[in-house]
This record gives sequence, C-alpha cells and structure tokens, in this order.
Amino acid sequence: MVVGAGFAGLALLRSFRDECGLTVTVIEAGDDIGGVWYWNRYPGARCDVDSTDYSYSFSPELDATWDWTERYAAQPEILSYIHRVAELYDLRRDITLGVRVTEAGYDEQADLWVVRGDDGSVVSGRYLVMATGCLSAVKRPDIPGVEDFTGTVLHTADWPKDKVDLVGKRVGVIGTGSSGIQVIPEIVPVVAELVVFQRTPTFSVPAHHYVLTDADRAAIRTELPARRERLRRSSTGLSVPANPRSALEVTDEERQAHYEEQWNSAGFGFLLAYSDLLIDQAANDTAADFIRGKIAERVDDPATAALLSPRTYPYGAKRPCVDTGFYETFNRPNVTLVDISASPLVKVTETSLHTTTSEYGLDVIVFATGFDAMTGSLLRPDIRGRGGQSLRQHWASGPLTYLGLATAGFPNMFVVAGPGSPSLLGNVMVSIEQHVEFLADLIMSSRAAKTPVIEAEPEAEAAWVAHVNRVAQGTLYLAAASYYLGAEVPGKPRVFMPYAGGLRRYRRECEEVAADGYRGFRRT
Ligand code: N01
Repeated sequence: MVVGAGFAGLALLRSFRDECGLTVTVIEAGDDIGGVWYWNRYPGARCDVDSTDYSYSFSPELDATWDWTERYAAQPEILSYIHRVAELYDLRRDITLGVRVTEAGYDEQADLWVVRGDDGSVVSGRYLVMATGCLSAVKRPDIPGVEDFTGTVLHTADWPKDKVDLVGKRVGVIGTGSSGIQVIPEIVPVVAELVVFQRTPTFSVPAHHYVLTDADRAAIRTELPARRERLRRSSTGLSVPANPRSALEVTDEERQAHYEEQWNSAGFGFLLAYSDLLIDQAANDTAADFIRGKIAERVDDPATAALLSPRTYPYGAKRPCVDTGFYETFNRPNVTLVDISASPLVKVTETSLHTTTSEYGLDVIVFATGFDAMTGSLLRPDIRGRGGQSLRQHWASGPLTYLGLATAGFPNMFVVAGPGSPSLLGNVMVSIEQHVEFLADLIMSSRAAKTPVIEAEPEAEAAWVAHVNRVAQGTLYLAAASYYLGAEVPGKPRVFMPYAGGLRRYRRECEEVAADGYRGFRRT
C-alpha cells in the first residue's frame, strides 16, 4: 500500500507494479492525483527548478512525448504532466481517491499493515509506503476570530478549484516564504489594495523565468540523457553547476562579478555560487550582503527595503526563494508591508485583521503560512508498529530513521523523501527516484531471499540519526529558525531533519548499504 498519489506515490506505483510485479493500492486524500501540485493552485504557483529537471527520468518514452512550455512550469502544466504519466502507465486503476488515511497498524501475527481511511474503509497489505510529501500538512495559524471574518479566507496550499475573484479587493497576505513570494506579485495587478504581513524577511533571487522556444526544446532534447545522468550524480539534483571555489579565496572584484553573473542567470542555483556559502559564516556574509544590496536597488523606499532584508540568519539556512518581481511589488502605491515581528497579529474581526498596533480592513485574507513540514504528514495519521507502539511516541523527540527510509519497530513501513533523507535540500524529484529504486531493490531482494519482513535495526537507526546531526553541525543550517529544524510549529522538537550531506553522498551511502547485504536492515 502506498499513501499519497503525488510524484512519489505514482513513481512507486509504476515501479512496484510494473517492474516488480507487486499488487499495489495507492490511497490518496485528494479527489484527484497530483499531491502538492493538486492542492497548491494559487495564482503564480510554479516550480522553481527547471521543468526539465523537475520531471521523471525513468522513461525515454515519456520524455519523447512531453515538451515543457516554460523554464519553470506553472502548476496547471505540472498537473497535466502528472495526468499524462498516469494515463501512459494506466496508473489510475490502482488509485483510490478521496480517502484520507487516519490509522495504520502493523499486525504482527499476519505480518500485514492494516490501514483505515476516513470513509471507514480498511485495507491491508504487506508493505506500507508513506509517500505523503514533506510539505502537505497545511499549517493554519491560530489567530483568534478567524471564524468571524465575513470576507474570504484562503490558504495557498488549499486554494479553491473555482477561480477566486480578487479584482478590486482589499487583500491581506500573511507569509513571505516561497508561496507568498509567488502569489504576491501575481495578484497585485488586479487587487485594489494589498497588505503583506511579514514575520521574517526572505532571501530571494530572480527566477529568470522565460517561455521556452522550439530551439530551447530541441537543445534540451539533445542533451537530455547526459543532463539526467549529471543530475543523478550531482549533490543537489540541479543542473546549475556547483562552483568548487571558496567565496573567500577570490578578490572582492572577482566575487562581485561572479555574483552578478549568477544573479543574472542562476535562479535557485545562486546558492551554488561558491562551495562554502552554507558552511562558513564569512563566506555566507558576502552572498547575503550582495542580495541585500540588490533588494535596496529593487525597492524604492529605503525603510521598506530594510524591512525586506533578512539580517537574522544566514542566506540559504532557511529555504531560499526565487521570484519574478516580488521586491518591485512594494514600489506600488497600493501595497503596504507590515512587520508582524514588531507588531504581531492578534485577532481577526468581521472585517479586519488586527496587529498589536493597527487594524487593516480587508475583503480577503490569504494564508501563505506553509506547512507542518517533513513530519506533519507522517504524524497526523495514527501509525502503530510492533507492540502497538505509535510513531508519534517513537518520534516524540524528533524523527528517527535509518537512511530516512525506515524506522525501527515499524517493519515493512517505508518513507519516501522523508526526514533523514536529502529530501528538501535538493531537487526532490531526484531524491524520489533514488528512493523508489532503492526500495524496489530492497523489497525484491528480500522476497527472493524468502525474508520478506524488513526492519531497520535500532543501532543502525541511532547511528544514522547521529550522522545526520553531525553533518548538519558542520553547516550554517542550524543558525536559522527554519522548518528544516522544526521551528515552524510551536512545540515541535528542534531537530535538524533533512540530510545535509548532499544527494551524491547519500546515494553512495545507500549503494554501500545495499552492497553490504542491506546492512542495518533486519530481514526475516
Ligand atoms: O511556506 P514557508 P511556503 N504568523 O514555511 C510565515 C515549497 N514551495 O508555503 O519565516 C505569521 O516557507 C512564515 O514566517 P516565518 C518550498 O520548499 C516551493 O511559502 O516562520 N507568519 C513564512 O514567511 C518552500 O520552502 C515552491 O517567520 C507566519 C511563511 O509564513 C515550501 O514549499 C512554491 C506564521 C511560510 O513560509 C514552503 O513554502 C511554494 C504565523 N503564525 C512552495 N506561520 C516552488 O517550487 C508562518 N508564517 C516555487
């Protein structure tokens, strides 16, 4: 059984069913497939990794029949791609839609997982793979009075399917992460007034988005096999090359020129401008200063530019953004930036959003407040392993995994792109495909050896968690209150969750584990 019919769930279904010959049932909460690309329908939603790299690599047949129209595909196009994949591989026949998994328990007598849905359905199977995504448990801040608001309340990650009319409306957007940064410039041309409520400013660099020409597509096609292989072997899963040099070993002029060049083309890859931006504070300061300088150039009012300039954490330690016209939005006369770190939101009334110092009359409130990241989707259902132990208990002090894929005491349960794997720190598509391949090989070799019950050994799990922590300690990631660290939800354990060693190193670890007879997995 696979939970979730997003990119990960569909890749699992195709691989496990069509390549491994297993019987697979996918259970999906949405009333259609697509995962995050089904739910996040807000205006401006698009990926910030090149579409070519944000697509499956398993099938030359699929590649041959699909052309992206834009450098970064918009949500509707990504969803169409997902639909095409489902059609091409006849995936829908094994997907149950509109059922949210509420419980999953391991039956030790039968060695089966029993899964219950919110419609009362019960299904069982030998393996349970959680493909529920790192960014799918929607977070709605608890601001008193929201239910009294007579206008419209929206969340970027749960945007209505029907068109939302924002023309001439007074709109408040709460949050300036990747979603806020995309939705804000997209809606500003039509709204009467836009009030942006910012708690923490974000580092954003230009996306350099463009429509692909036929010539671009022909070039992509020619280089695709080599490009895919490069991505597979890279540390980030991105096609922007990583500069091996330190930001501190070049002259100020050289560095400035290089940043300028990256600024004008790299998009998300700006983070790869130098090798030590995420490990050396002085190196990071050079990039952060450069970006702050650009914000000051892009925003007319110096006080607003200062408010939009991050100063409390290193560049890249929170997930950096790419944008198209985000900062310029604040040069418009109908846009107001409100610093809610200085004057927090306190309540909503029938017509307004209130901070400690002011009241803002609004017709629409948009929450762009993100997710209970990485563990939210895994802990919302009640998952119980051996002896009825709950995953919530096992992970009470933070997620414990072996390779990010399995957790001790939960036999035959696996996670794709979960905590302990590189997941969100690189191109997640590359991680997903690596996980699916690894799990397919692990399961099939265990079945062939007549040891179909696979369980992470507690010692292997402890060693992996220690390794993940050790690697993170060598980085600047720990210097930001980010969702990588569980800081996005009050009371969540502060543990650095993704694996910061990079995709290449992670892949090598997995290959070594497999070559060593799947060391660390007990198979019975
Ligand atoms: O969520 P976020 P997101 N009161 O958590 C603020 C991916 N993604 O949906 O930083 C007031 O990043 C919060 O403030 P702070 C991508 O991986 C990709 O934007 O916590 N404000 C922050 O400003 C991304 O990283 C794409 O102080 C509150 C914002 O809301 C991830 O999804 C597009 C608050 C949340 O930012 C999540 O992005 C979109 C509160 N109680 C998303 N709680 C692309 O591929 C939160 N905030 C382009």
